[in-house]
Amino acid sequence: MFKNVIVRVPSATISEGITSAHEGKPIYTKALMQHENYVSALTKTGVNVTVLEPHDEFPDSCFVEDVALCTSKCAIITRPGALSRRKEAALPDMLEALKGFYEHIEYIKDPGTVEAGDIMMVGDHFYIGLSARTNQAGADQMISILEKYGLSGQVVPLKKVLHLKTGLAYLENNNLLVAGEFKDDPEFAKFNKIEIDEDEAYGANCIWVNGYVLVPAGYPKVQKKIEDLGYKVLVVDTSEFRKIDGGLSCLSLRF
Ligand code: CIR
Repeated sequence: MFKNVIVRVPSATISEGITSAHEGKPIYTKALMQHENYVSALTKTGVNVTVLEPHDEFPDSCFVEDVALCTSKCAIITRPGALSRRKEAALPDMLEALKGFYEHIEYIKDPGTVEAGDIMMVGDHFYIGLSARTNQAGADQMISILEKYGLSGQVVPLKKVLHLKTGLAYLENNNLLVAGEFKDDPEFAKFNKIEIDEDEAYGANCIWVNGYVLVPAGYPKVQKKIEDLGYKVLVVDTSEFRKIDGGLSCLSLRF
């Protein structure tokens, strides 16, 4: 179960966020509204939500998932591979918030790069995607830190997706949403795989929170599959975040 969630309000500069999508620029006021709805949905799951102030110098800073990995034993501040995002990981308000919850704070160091959107937690084990943002040195550091605390990790090379959790979502109880390049990956054969169709691939970025699953609006086949598994579904519109390659998981740290 998760007790706590940290989010950051989207910045007024969100339209300048990094993107590979060709869906236009996010509309700031709409992003703010969608973010408020996201926080309301999280609140329904029983977690305590810490809301950090926006940072206009970092257009992507609402995607807090990338700047820290929150485990049951420690928080690990990452070192984002995207240069425009690197200093997001050192923002004092985030560090202060994490220090309020964790006794142990660790750091990924140069030459390692990690964005924690590349890391999927399954119990005490962590799958770490090697991507354009997370390198081998970063993954090696991450695994050493995890092992120091009795946790474990392994790397998963990525082919196409931005982050590991762009195409995978662990819903607990061995249920794993899989899209695209992960459908036939032998690494995930032991899970009860719920395959997501190509035309709803973005919908694979769901999050499990305390028996609920937050599902992005506009992915009815994904929603149905998750409802059929017996989860309580909360639908949240993320259209403005999608325009800059972001989704439900990217918008929070859950621990
Ligand atoms: C980026 O390219 O870094 C942002 N525009 C999107 C980050 C999405 N984060 C995630 O998937 N964990």
